[in-house]
Amino acid sequence: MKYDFKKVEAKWQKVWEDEHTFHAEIDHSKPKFYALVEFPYPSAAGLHVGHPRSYTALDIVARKKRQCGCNVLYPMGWDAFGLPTENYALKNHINPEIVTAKNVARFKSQLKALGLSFDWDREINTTDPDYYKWTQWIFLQLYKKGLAYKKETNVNYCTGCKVVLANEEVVNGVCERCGSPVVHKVKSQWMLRITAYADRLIDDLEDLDFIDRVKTQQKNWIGRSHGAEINFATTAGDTLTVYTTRADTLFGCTYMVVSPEHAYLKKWMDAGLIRNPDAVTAYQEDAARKSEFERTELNKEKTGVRIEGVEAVNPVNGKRVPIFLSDYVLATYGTGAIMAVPAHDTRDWEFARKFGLPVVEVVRGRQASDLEKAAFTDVATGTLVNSGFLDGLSVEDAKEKMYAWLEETGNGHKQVNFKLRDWVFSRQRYWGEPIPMVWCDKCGWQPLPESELPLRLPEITDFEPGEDGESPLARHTEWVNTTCPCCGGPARRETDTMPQWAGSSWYFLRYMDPHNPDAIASKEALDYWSPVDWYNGGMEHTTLHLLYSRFWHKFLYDIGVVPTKEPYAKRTSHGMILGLNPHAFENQPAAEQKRLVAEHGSEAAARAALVEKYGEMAEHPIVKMSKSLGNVVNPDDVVEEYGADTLRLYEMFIGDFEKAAPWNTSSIKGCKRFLDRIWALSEKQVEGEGVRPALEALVHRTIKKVGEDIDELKANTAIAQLMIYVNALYDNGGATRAEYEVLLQLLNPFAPHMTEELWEQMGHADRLAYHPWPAYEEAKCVEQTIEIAVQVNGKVRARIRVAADVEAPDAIAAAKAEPAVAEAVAGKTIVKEIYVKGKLVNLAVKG
Ligand code: ANZ
Ligand code: ZN
Repeated sequence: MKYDFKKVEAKWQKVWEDEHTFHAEIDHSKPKFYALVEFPYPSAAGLHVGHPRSYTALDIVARKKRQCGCNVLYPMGWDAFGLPTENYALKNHINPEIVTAKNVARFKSQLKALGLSFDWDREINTTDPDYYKWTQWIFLQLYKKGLAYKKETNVNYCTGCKVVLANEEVVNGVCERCGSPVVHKVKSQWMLRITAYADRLIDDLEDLDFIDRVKTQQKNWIGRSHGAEINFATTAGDTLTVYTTRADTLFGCTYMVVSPEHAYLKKWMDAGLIRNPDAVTAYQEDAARKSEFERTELNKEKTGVRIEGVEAVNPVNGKRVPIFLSDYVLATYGTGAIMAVPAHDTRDWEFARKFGLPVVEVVRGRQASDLEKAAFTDVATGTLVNSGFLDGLSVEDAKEKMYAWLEETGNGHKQVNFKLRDWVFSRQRYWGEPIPMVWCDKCGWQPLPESELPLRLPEITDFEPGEDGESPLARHTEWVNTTCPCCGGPARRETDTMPQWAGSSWYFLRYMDPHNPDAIASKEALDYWSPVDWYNGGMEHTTLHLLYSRFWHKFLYDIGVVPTKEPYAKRTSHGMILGLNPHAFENQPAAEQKRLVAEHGSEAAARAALVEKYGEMAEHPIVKMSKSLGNVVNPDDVVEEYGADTLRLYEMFIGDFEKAAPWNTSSIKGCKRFLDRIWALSEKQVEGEGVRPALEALVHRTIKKVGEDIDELKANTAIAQLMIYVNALYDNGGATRAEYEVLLQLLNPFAPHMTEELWEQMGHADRLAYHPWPAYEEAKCVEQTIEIAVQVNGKVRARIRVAADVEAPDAIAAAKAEPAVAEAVAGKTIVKEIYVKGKLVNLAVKG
């Protein structure tokens, strides 16, 4: 009987749905295991083939854990607020709620078609008022603890989306989403004080089982640096404070730089102290037009203006130094001012060369450095020179000594700084959680009483953001006008909404108790399921979602809501699934390649012609899937043609899990054939009890390998081992019942539909999904016996099994005892007997 995957897959998906096979309940008799994948944004495009890579990988882990006796929670939901839906709704004049419902329905049916063992009874949706009630509740708690505050800030404003973006959403000066230029604007915004958790967000990484890349990226993003603040007196009478990580180099400071936004500039200007105000103002205006990215580009030519009329005094040697303004100093880091040490800092060196400023060496390496050519920046080998009481010290020792001197003389102090900024939490858009705050002219900002949550989005039809960047909600005065929770007088609601990152910052908690009307989740559920045992998701979320949710979770821990200080015990990340670039030379059919080479004269010229025609992209054979390249693979089509089990198997077999991999339709066929072979094997039953001796070691090894590989997300090598096993079964004429059962058990997490069907066909009444995972014995993993050939005069007469470490005389004796061999040598004289270790016995006969 041929394998009818359509029928089988539909059948089992229905069984799992009807039986709630993967529904989890609190059960203290079993160890719990909480597996989590990032819930998708239900876009109009539907599921991408990239989604199943992560979902299937953890599905395999979850399925195996169930079979190992764990109580497994593997949930799914929808991160459904956000701009694309709103933009779509705007364009088509439909309420985003309707668009969302439609997209969710499609995503859900697509996911169900993949046979993922999600507990659909725990499905959540961030746009559901019963859900966002708690998102708003968390905001109120943050507000009450002083961690949410309103501030006039210079924000990133996307000219395309007409919305304020977080720093994390600006990539290379353009909007991460739409690619439009991002400009600076001053706006009053709600901010979340994530910086209050900066130290803990770094320090607590220590105990987590996160892949190194994630830890490193989070640390770098938070950017903790240790240094000092140093005060310089100025001729204007006030003190200019700088932040430096190289206090040891203070004797080498030959000038100072302030950022174009530094507050002293206006002060000195207003006091008439600056003798070149026009040049200063012109430079400030110029800088305001540039993005932070443009300003900090390392290899850009340094620019700046010297402030005529004010100078500073280096506190350690009393020398006068000039002060410049330059855009290479950022207003938002440290104190917005630096002491420049051109001998030992590359940016300062370039600036000093351009403006003809002195370069004073204060750190010397083992060899003399040529400061005409470059700054000497090596801290490990340097020794202090020209630095009074620091001379002869190493950089590290000199820093310590300088810190002590600064504290003693009152000229400064040690200081820790972070790159991390507070989180801009307001968005001027409709499709997000309303921020539950009310403005009263008398009482100021007032939090909405918790009893009034959820604060629902009003049903409106005009979602266009205001031209001035106001939220569309601002136009709806009937919603905006309210009464003050404090004095009962007239008041106005906040009209900004939360960013998309809000709902996903705590969703893993809601899965634990998704329908609870009185709390985020019950204490019992939180105590039982926390923390998430294994979380897999994209690297692109490392400094956004992953950091934000750790922050919220730590806050919830501090106020006693959750029992663990970290949300996720383990974090892994999958590589992207890429597509083949149809324009790349490599991906042309052989005939076309030949034709191109003939037309252009050489392969190099042919490649150049493709680049000419299609742009630089044509140089890359493997690229992101995109509509414009027409290389997008729709998972529905793959399921339709090959079935879900094949898609799952293929996505796991495609390459090392953490690496990007190109989609390759021809290797899907190989996965399909593999499953067909296993199906066909069900009709090649071999008589016999248990596992045959010839296969025993392989069976034990396969159980061990597949189990260990699943635990390490090495599904590809687990599948390879299963292929070896299946080949061995074919080589041995088929499978005994026991041998086949092991195969189905081990393959079940990968291809759950087919294996469950075959399991049932074998007469099992239980579900393979919960059948105990097979055990292996370490000692039996090594081959005890081996098969060798027996030749008579070079012709194979038999195959026999002997002990793996058999000695030649015993091997030869066993060979002669074999009936077919005995017959072949009967009546003849054996002239030579040879045993080739592990391979064969050859008998040479005469007569
Ligand atoms: C003097 C010095 C001498 C410096 C030297 C470096 C090398 P991280 O590690 O990133 O914290 N700096 C301080 N504030 C700045 C700002 N707002 N914009 C641009 N640069 C700023 O780097 C700290 C160093 O970056 C500080 O140490 C300061 O330059 C510069 F041989 O001070 B240093
Ligand atoms: Zn009031």
